[in-house]
Amino acid sequence: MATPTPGLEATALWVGTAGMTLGTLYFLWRGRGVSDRKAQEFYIITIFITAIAAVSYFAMATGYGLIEVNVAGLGTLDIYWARYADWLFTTPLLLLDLALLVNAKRNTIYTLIGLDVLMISTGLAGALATEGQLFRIFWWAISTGAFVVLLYYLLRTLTREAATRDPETAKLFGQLRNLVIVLWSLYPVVWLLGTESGLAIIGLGVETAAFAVLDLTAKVGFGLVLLRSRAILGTDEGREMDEATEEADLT
Ligand code: RET
Repeated sequence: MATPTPGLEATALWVGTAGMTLGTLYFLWRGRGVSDRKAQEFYIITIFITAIAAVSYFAMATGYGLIEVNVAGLGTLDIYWARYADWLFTTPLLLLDLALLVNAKRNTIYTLIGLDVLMISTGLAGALATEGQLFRIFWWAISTGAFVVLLYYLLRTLTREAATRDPETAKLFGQLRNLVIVLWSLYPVVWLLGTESGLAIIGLGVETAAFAVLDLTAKVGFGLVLLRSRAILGTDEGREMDEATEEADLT
């Protein structure tokens, strides 16, 4: 079985495992007394985001999440498949957090998640492709195409829907959206400069560390900004409705 190379690569994976675990525990602890239903929704989604990542990082750090792929013309590449398993679930959940924050229309949510799944699955296809470097980079281009359309939806459709919300929510949405745009844009760059593309301008150790920093910021950092904000509490109207339903449930 392939194992992570000791040094930067292995260290980054264990730091990722620890960071995601601590993030999960912190959000669980913070969320224990939250009674507002809208806020609970964000806690549930965000806790799963870091919990899935903690498991994925553990799989990578122990070598289970790593396979060797024989690529024509490039030789054997170490591929962390567990990354894509993580991203396949957690990136749609991150988008769901953003979309629920602004009460996005269902069709907007479906479009964002559809594009996201297309982006991650074609990225995985590129990471596993054995036919040669050109094939792998071609998959990267398809994935990046889906990403560009996703960014368009975030910047146009979702932002327009956010503008109808109260100023506090709109402000929080703006901050989180910008965080997502900046951080997420670095993933295709690291992939292309790293070992997956065969260019290997940066080595696997630096690449693994870069992904760990990005993942921790995009998940734990994102969660901290979201869950510590007052804007995630339901509107008074929403709270009154919740309380009315709870009372009705009791009677
Ligand atoms: C891949 C493959 C190459 C092309 C593109 C990619 C985009 C990946 C992204 C990942 C985001 C991950 C996050 C994880 C959180 O922890 C798959 C690298 C466009 C945007 C936010």
